[in-house]
Amino acid sequence: MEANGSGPQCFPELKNDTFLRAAWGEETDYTPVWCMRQAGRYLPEFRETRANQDFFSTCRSPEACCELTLQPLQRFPLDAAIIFSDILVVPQALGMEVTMVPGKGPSFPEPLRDERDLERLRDPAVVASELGYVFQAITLTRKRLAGRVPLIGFAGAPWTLMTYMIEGGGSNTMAQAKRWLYQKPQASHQLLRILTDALVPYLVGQVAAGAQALQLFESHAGHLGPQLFNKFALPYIRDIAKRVKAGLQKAGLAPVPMIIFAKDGHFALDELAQAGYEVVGLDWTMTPKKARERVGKTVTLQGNLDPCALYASEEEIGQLVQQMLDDFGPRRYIANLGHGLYPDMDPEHVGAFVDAVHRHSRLLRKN
Ligand code: 1CP
Repeated sequence: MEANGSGPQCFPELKNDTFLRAAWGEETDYTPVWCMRQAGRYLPEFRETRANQDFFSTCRSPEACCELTLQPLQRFPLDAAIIFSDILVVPQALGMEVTMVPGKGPSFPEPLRDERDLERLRDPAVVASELGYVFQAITLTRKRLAGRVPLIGFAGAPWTLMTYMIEGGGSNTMAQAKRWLYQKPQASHQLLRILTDALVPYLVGQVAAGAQALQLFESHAGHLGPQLFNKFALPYIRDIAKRVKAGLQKAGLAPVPMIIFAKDGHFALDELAQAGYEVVGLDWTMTPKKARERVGKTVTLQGNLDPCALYASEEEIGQLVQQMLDDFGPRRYIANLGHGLYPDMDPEHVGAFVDAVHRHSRLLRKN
């Protein structure tokens, strides 16, 4: 595998294409399902593999990433795998220091303070070659998956990455990053463009390395509201879809479905459905029927069970899944949670969720 992820590969034949078919809008025998953060701390085997290992050292080890990616698939009949990595490897590749503080989250010792700090960032054209370790993890995992299910690659969207680079970590208000939007709109656009220019070859490189779908996480969409979103998030989200598709074609790679997940971005659902993505991910605050009415059958919807519903009894999880599946309908739909699993969730309940989706969606198609 070359560091830049180029060159066609030979991979085992895909045996379960239900997720990809649903993403492209084709008929399926049942509703495919996967979970955000399915490779995570709620699994004892994940905690064991990650024990005493620095988070980003784990991300840099293709073997460890492969093992962590496959762990949930050994337990549950999920219909897709998502590569173990993190959205913050992109700011790192741009030259920023990022550490993961156990129990606290990501920390940037020197966040961006003003426009002069943009000069500290590396040329976005080198980012993909800095991230060869992600491409290697993807190639290895795709081989070890042996065609069981498709492998999803991912990245953080520009606005979400910008918040971490300015806030220096997680934040409740995003006030520093939003201060940039109001006080330094030009520098904000400059930063968002740098990130977009880094993300396009990074996502194309993931497909070249073996990713069979791509998800873009705009996890901090809800902090923007419609006006700021339309100005500082949507244009870059659109640009990424367009340029990744063109990049794949130019590289002689087959197109892959692209998923946009803009958390708390209900106000932008119509725009997101027309932003060039095959799939729109929904958080749990959206009503499935209303979302479907708004987007029609032009895109596949993904989501959106409240992750905390997994604290309910297995019986109640089954009932909630049944309602969700009835409301989304059998076509153009991929089941998922409305956001990631939490570390204190019971793996048995994750299994109950996955089984309920498969069971009820098969029944739905018989009736
Ligand atoms: O030590 C650990 O295991 C820490 C927990 C953890 C994990 C399991 C972090 C730190 N990152 C990850 C892996 C990860 N991150 C994956 C692959 C695993 C999978 O999904 O199965 C993915 C897709 C991500 C994406 C990611 N990282 C997002 C977007 C999704 C979302 O949750 O909205 C975000 C915002 C991050 C940043 C991040 N990384 C880790 C934490 C705790 C955070 C959030 C920090 C914060 O804002 O408070």
